[in-house]
Amino acid sequence: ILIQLQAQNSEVANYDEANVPAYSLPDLLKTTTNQEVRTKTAWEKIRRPEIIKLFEENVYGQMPKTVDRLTYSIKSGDTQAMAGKATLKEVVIEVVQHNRSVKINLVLFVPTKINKPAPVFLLINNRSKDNTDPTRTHKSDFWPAEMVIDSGYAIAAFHVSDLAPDDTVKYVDGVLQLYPEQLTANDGMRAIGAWAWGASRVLDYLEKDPVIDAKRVAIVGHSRGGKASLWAAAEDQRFALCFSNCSGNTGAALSRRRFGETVSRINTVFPHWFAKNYKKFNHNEDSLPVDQHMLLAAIAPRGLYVTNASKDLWADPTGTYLALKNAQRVYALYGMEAHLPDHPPAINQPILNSPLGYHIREGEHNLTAYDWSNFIKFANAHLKK
Ligand code: GTR
Repeated sequence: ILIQLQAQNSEVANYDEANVPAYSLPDLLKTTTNQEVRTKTAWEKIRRPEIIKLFEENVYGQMPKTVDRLTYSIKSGDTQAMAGKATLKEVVIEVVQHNRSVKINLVLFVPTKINKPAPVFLLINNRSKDNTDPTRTHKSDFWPAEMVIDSGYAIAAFHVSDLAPDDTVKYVDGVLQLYPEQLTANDGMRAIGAWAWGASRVLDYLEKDPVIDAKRVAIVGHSRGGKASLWAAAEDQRFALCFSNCSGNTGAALSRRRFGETVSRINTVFPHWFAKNYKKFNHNEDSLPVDQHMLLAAIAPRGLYVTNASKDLWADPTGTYLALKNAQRVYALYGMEAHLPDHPPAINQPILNSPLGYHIREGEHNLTAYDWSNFIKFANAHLKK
């Protein structure tokens, strides 16, 4: 009896493939009125907007549509950063709405050796601020700025806490103060929506900086930041490339598999991440009008690279690969055949020669130099053309 009670009260994560329930995914290429989507025009005009709307209403919440004023100021700079290999700019992006404002602090290194506008990797930093230390006293593989600069890319980052602190109570102390209507709406955005929205405000700035090629901005995120990088790229088609590292549940993994982290678990432990409406789907994944393959497909035809780590079953590597594989149909509408094999590749065998890239890295849940080295290769293939 005791064991039964415990099972009811605390959800036990499933890590057994045999216990993945039978499920059927919503059809990517059928509209809500049951029309077949056969062309990229029908996809772009009808189905893609429908899918974005479904994610806004049911999962991530609405994005604020207006900004009263955006200003950019350079807080500090160094033309001799990284022993002369890069120029550093620390930019403050101030967003003003309803006479309230938030400041997004951007750290940006641009390679000095290239004399045309540079493509850039923009990280949504959800970990320690030390990871993106502008002085380079502290260096981290989470944001290996020197390696990226040596590869001919600019590298930038902002911290999620500038938009919405990652805390069940304090998340309101940021951009949600500017858009209080989001807090009362059942489909209002919460922290993950705020981080994705912030990425777009950074892109607004990058479009104004002449040393950056704003048509070649890659958005990068790890785990909860990787959920936000997907949502940012789906919402904002100006992002040229998307990297989502170990993003798991409500990131790149299929929710219906209920393998590792589940919708009810994520909504319970992180009630400040998604719209209120998303809680309706706790223990009720089959009634979601979307699954995560649809989010990935919304990034088409832009390059998308998704990863897992071999010891990170919580993020459901198989369910992640299946979501990616299911998204191929939309790339095919653009004449882009992804040719993903039926089964995930072996550990440390990246798929780079496809618009839908993937690897499963040996090791733990983290963002590492190995992950970044593949991001650079994928970007070389997709952005340097
Ligand atoms: C976990 C959470 C995951 C993932 C991860 C992270 O606790 O369950 O969804 O976001 O944190 O961000 O590292």
